[in-house]
Amino acid sequence: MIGIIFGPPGSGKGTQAARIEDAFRLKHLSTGDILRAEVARGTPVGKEVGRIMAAGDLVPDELIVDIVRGRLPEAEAGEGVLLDGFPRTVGQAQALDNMLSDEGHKVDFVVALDVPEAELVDRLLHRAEVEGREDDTRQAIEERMHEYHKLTEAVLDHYRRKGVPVQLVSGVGSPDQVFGRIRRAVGISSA
Ligand code: B4P
Repeated sequence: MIGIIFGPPGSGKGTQAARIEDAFRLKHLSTGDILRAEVARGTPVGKEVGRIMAAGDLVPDELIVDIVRGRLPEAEAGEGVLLDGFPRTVGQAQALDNMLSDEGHKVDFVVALDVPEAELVDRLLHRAEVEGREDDTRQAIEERMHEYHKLTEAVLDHYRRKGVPVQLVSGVGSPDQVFGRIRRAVGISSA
């Protein structure tokens, strides 16, 4: 089982991914978490992407595709994988499809969280106060929203065209309410 949790910055992807991982026994692969760990460890990749992320821009496709290619086989060894924050461009989606088809796999479902932009900005500014994440400044948030509309939204049409079920789920409400909607939309029984 290969699933994607999709949505604009602040829509609750990370929050819901943790719940989906537990309930459906999928291995959670978050490219944002992987990149932040590289930055924190000061690796060559971290040095390359730190400034890009802080500005709210997307890191280059080749770099992120190489990272996912390196991690996917281990993640796939279990019952399934939940991708969070990837793919974020149509180029990344095509690269993912090729990686999966080499293994005889495909994307089984996409859950797209839908939250009004004003609420997204409020959530991220609140997280800035609590966690102090470098890319949760007003300017970086604006850039992340811009990148989302310019490059990421089109990924949904890519999967619709391929016949992959894309479930649009409202991300407004408590995390438990949102998770209840995801559970119903995806329609897979918990492990
Ligand atoms: P991500 O880590 O993916 O950042 P994000 O889009 O903000 O998602 P995150 O998981 O943190 O937030 P969530 O929606 O859960 O990426 C960060 C950066 O890494 C990118 O900008 C880019 O530079 C780079 N990057 C990552 N992947 C890449 C790729 N594939 N290609 C290129 N570049 C890439 O929302 C979180 C906030 O909302 C939390 O504070 C949470 O508490 C709150 N929240 C969640 N659910 C809520 C609810 N129901 N009600 C109220 N608040 C809620």
